Amino acid sequence: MLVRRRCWLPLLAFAFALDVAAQTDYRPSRENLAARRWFQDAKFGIFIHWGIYSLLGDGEWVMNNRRIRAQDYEKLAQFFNPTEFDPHEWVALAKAAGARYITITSKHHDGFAMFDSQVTDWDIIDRTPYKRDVLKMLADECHKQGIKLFFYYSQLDWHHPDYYPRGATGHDAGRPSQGDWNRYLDFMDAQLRELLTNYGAVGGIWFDGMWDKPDADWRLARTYKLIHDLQPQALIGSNHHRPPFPGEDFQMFEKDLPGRNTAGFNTTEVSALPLETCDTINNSWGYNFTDNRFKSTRALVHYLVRAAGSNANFLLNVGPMPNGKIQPEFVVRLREVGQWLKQNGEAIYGTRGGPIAPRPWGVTTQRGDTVYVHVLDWPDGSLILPAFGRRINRARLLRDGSPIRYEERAGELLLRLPPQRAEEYDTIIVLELTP
Ligand code: FHN
Repeated sequence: MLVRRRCWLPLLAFAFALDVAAQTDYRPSRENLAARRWFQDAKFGIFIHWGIYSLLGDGEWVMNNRRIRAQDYEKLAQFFNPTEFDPHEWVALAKAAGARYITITSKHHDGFAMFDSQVTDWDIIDRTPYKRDVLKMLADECHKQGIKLFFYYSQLDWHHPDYYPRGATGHDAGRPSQGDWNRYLDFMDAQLRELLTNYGAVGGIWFDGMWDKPDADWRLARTYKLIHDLQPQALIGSNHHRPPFPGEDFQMFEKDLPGRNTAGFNTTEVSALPLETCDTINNSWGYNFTDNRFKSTRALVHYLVRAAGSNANFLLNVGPMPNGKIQPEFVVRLREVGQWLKQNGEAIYGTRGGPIAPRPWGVTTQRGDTVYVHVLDWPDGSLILPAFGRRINRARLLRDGSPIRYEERAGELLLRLPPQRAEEYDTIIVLELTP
């Protein structure tokens, strides 16, 4: 008992401190609520981890993992010259994949700004031979092609001297053992102001890194207010691995469906906010040239479907190469997911998690009086679902409209599945409910 109490007290104090620090009086604006609905309808986004770390082909944590000092890491910037970067191609690929939004790293843990920042020279304009603002190029293209752009922003910073006291990571960067935490937060707010001022309408800010210093005062109230004041519709989410704090507009999970924690750091508490889960195509976020453990298109479609059945969006990551191209293994899979969505998107876009909780065989999604039963693992002969309190008017296969025989029995619904009709990824049965 004593041990338990000793563990919980600081945690409670921490939760209280953060709660107080967050935007407690936040009332989302009309635009923000509309943006949340749009987000929930969108269902699928492309995550992009791109920075000067891509040059080393060893993921975005390479600076920390190889214990590279900041002064050495800085040398990398002079080689970053992504002459083959074509924003039109990236946005067209995201659209071909069926994605409705893109979330790109504006600054990752190495602190390097992939945009033109006036509050530091540790950015793509001042330090690289490329000298072009890739976020501006991408933002313009997104606006042109009608896809929303979100900015990932790492609150954790392995390069900035004022990120002090240090957190759990970034100890080998060779920075002086002093710094002004509030000055760092001012710097962060100034960069966020730039991102929300110079790039047109922004879908939202995707924070990451608070977990590095869980007991610090992150001045969330001030930062969240700044964002909502500048762009009320911009959605704030934070990958702090905890239930959402006041001022946040969506809840995110990393490599786990909502409510699960196979990754080891996700909270299992699922809030009423819009939900999103992100994952990689291989096992790396930033470009990793030896990581060939690519997930199959079937696995990616299944994750998208399971996310939708859990009422969540899927944010699928690519880590572009240092020349600005997206590697072919990713392109192929994204196009295949897009093909699938083209035929089956009706059962994904604009839906919410269905009336039956996710099951090992599959999930349900719903829009109005239509329920989509996604059978991911085809059973033999019939599928028994728990009754969900609505009468069924008609049941048919989404693919060709052919009727599905069913029986409504006390407490259950039995679907008779025609043999040999299982589809490669997901067999979708449409249940039209009696209004
Ligand atoms: O440390 C980061 C990691 O590099 C990557 O950005 C992922 C994406 O969700 N988030 C962090 C770990 O939680």
